Amino acid sequence: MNMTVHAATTTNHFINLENEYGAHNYHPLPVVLDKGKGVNVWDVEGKKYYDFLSGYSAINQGHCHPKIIAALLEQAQKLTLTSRAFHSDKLGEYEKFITAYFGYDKVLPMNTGVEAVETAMKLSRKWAYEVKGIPENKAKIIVCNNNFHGRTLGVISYSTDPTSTKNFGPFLPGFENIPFNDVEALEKAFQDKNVAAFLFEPIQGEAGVVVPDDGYYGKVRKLCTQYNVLMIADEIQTGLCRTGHLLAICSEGVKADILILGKALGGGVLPVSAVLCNNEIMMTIKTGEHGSTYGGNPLACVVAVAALSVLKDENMAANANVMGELFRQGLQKIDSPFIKTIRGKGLLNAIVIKHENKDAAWNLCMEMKRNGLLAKPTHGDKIRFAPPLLITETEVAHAVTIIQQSLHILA
Ligand code: IF1
Repeated sequence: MNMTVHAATTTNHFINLENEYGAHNYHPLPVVLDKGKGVNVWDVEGKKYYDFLSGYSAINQGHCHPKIIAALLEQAQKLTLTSRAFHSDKLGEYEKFITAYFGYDKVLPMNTGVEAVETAMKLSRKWAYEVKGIPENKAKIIVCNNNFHGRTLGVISYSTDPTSTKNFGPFLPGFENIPFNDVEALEKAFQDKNVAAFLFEPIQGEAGVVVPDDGYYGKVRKLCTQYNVLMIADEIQTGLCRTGHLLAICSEGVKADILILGKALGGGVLPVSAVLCNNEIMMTIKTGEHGSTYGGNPLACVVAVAALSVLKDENMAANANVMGELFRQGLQKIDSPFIKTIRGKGLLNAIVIKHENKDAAWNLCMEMKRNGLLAKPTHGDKIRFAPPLLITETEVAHAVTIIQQSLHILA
């Protein structure tokens, strides 16, 4: 057997294992990875790629960042989990660190992104009944069409994507959908006195990196204050320097009442999520009313501190801003008839493919894979480009060249 055949057999072996024994809730590119470092990953055949997905923005700091891995290893040998039945020497330090970092009174630690979203929803309902004075069970949360906030039943209850909802009903009541980036619709929805909160993604990720008009965050902030409605920013994907700012809403100097973080908070190493807000909201949840076995575990705490420190120490917001600009300029210069749209902010970008073949975006991703760049199509015709934030100018230029050369496959 020659080397190429042997390698392909290895790849197929691992893909077959997943197909045979794993649920079929994903359709990955046929690449099997076994190593990552910085902006690169390697497959089991030894081929090197640029990772332009970054674990859906969980790998902002790059794969296996040495400072994050060092923090993980050191703590893993000492104490990993206490549950919240006992204190640890790491939780309070982490809580002090992250609240100062983002400027909130308190943090509630969770694990996955969707758990943090659920936590924010519960907090806003508590606040609605106990502070705002909304009658029991009447609280309403305003959300956007084409939102993506995760996969729990609570969260998919207000999804407008049939792929997320079909045959998973019945759903949770208490939500109202309005169009994204529509301030008038928001103000109209706020006429209902029972509105507790407005929950939104500053840039809609799953919808295909939909960036709202300049000024949207400021207007949302103003309306929320005016109508005494909580502004909940789901920055799970857009936060932590991804869009060229610490948080996407920081681009307009706006502060949310409830901030939701996840993904890169765990440095691509562990699921670490968090909900931040001030005492007026956070203190409505009392002892025993909410929690999580792993939430706030000491291992997660030190990883999160390292993950946040690396973002600041290595100026990742500024780099994402500059490299994102260069990347979009590079794409614009390609001038291909198959690129309908180029959009994004910082290093959260997407292109929309124009082609009569509905598999064109998939085929392009396969060709980019062949040429050494990994990205994944979404909703058929969109491809997200979101590399780790430590990418350099040379690497951006190289990636653009790969994309340009790969586009020939569509001709
Ligand atoms: C999947 C997309 C990204 C999120 C926002 C909460 C969560 C997510 C804004 C939940 C998660 C994911 C999850 C992953 C695919 C993915 C995704 F393609 F759906 F749009 F990132 F781009 N809020 N996003 O984007 O966080 O519970 O997963 O930790 O397949 O579900 P989680």
